[in-house]
Amino acid sequence: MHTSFLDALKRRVLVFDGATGTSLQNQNLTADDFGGPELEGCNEYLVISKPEAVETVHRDFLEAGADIIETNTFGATSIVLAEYDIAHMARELNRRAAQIARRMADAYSTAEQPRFVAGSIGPTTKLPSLGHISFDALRDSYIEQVEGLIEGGTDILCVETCQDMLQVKAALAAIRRVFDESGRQLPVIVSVTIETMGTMLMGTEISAALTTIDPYDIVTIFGMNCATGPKEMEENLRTICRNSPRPVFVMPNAGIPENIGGHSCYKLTPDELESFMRRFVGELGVNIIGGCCGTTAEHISRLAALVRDVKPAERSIENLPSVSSLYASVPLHLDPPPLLIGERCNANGSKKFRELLLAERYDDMVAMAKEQIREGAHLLDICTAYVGRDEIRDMREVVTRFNTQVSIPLMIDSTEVPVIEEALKLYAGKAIVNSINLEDGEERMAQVLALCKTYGAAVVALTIDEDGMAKTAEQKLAIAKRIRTLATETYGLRDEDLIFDPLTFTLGSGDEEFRQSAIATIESIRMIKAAFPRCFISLGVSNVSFGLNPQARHVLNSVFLHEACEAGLDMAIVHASKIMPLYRIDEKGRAIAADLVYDRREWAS
Ligand code: THG
Repeated sequence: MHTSFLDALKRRVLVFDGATGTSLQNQNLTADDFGGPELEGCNEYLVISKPEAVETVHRDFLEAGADIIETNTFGATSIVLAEYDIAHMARELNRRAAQIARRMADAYSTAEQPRFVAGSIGPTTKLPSLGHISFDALRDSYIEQVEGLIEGGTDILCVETCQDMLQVKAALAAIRRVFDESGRQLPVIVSVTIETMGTMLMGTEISAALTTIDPYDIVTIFGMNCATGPKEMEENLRTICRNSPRPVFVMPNAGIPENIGGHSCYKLTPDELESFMRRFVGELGVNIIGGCCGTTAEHISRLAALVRDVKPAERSIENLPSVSSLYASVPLHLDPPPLLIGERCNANGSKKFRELLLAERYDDMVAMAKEQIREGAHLLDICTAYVGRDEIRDMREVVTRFNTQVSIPLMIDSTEVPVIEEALKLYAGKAIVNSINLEDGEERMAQVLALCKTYGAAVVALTIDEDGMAKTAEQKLAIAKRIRTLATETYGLRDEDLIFDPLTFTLGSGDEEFRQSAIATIESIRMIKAAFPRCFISLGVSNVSFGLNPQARHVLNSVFLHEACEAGLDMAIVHASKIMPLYRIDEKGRAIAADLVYDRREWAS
């Protein structure tokens, strides 16, 4: 990890440079400067065809007092460069751009003011959530860019102007891979773009972006840039400052561009930018400021002067453990609990869903998902396992659609590692993987936990080990302990991304062996909660009533869920519309159900 940048960041507010694109445009470059008519407009190629133009931009911002300059590599991925038939030059362009910026930054560095180089990693021209490009292709393209940037000597990686959180996840997967392979790490900035309508281009709210990024420990700094001026950014920036545990970054445009004679004109003055930034730092606690489109050296010199006398406000941060869809964030702790996880998009658990899957009626499956939202589900469990069918393909078809068409977060319910990975590669939000256990030992669990790390997911852990499903509360706790140690100490997961499921057997069989099983489950919830207060606890509640008639099931499920919540249950997989508040169940039904749960009397089997 590059300490001197992070040291500088601890000492004071740092200043990024201003607009690269508009500063290049202002030089009135000719087709020749770009290396010929075929390459005209390809800013990234200037590091070969006219490096002086790029140096001029860097010099102007360094003279203005910027602490950090960004490489001229916004579009230097093979994906974007392919539009100019120079995809094969991606690595070289990144390396050269980084070398140019490095040389310029070094020339201006002093002991009092070291200058840093941030490698610019843009959004490309494709949106993976809309199927324009696969996760793997996007990640591989980013790997090449990141390798080039690091070879050229960047201090920081800046994943900026993000439009689609799935694109961000691909960039982070690329960066992680390069870090892992080289054994070296650099600070990483993720900066999202909030459009004038108040969300990212794909519709993502700022809280969802924060939740999706949260599990990635390689992300050092989070913030926003581009699309609007500082005024429009203020509300979202406040949300970031309240909720993000990371230093905050902001690079507004010089206002919303106005179209004047076919040209974008940016009108925010250096004065205006300075007064917004003074408040963003002094009142909200922003740590890195700079300018995006339309900001000039004059804007940046005002920011450099500003940070000499303004200290960032202390922030009090509330970062609630949450999961997210492409659109929205959902906290895992509800007051009162439980968080409801819709159980019906499950090929094994719903006849209707199974029939739709077999008929490949995907739109109707989306409709079922939406119906569960109307019924009160906060999350959706998704299972496409069905004998004789290709589970990966079915999961792909479902998650591709649910990613953009379902507003609540998904729980990926599969026992197959490749199915889980396929789902995580298609999902833009922070998902929950359902589930891991120790039935086949630690190997399979290790694989799934590695996926959770790579794709930023939470995970459900069942209390099952090599001897099968735990039956007593003590056994359930012992397995939970073993899984928690492995997950956190060996695989680097955080407590808040671990959800224990102590499992429940049916009380509907009358089987002597299981008469005490609900008591054990409820008791284990208390024990696991006490042992690991920052982990979560979930149950597949409907399992408790298999074998009973539908009416009795709804009553027993509701009563059991109530008791489990009293013991500390946070969430439950349920048929949301069939869960009744206790006052809606007649006294007799309630008493019979409670007697069943607590095994309090003899009853006919
Ligand atoms: N823990 C975890 N995941 C789980 C479970 C669990 N996933 C699967 C299951 N258990 C939870 N999901 C369901 C879904 C449906 C039913 C029960 C549990 C169910 N379905 C009706 C039946 O089979 O009788 C059918 C309804 C229909 O066809 O419409 O009861 O415990 N982590």
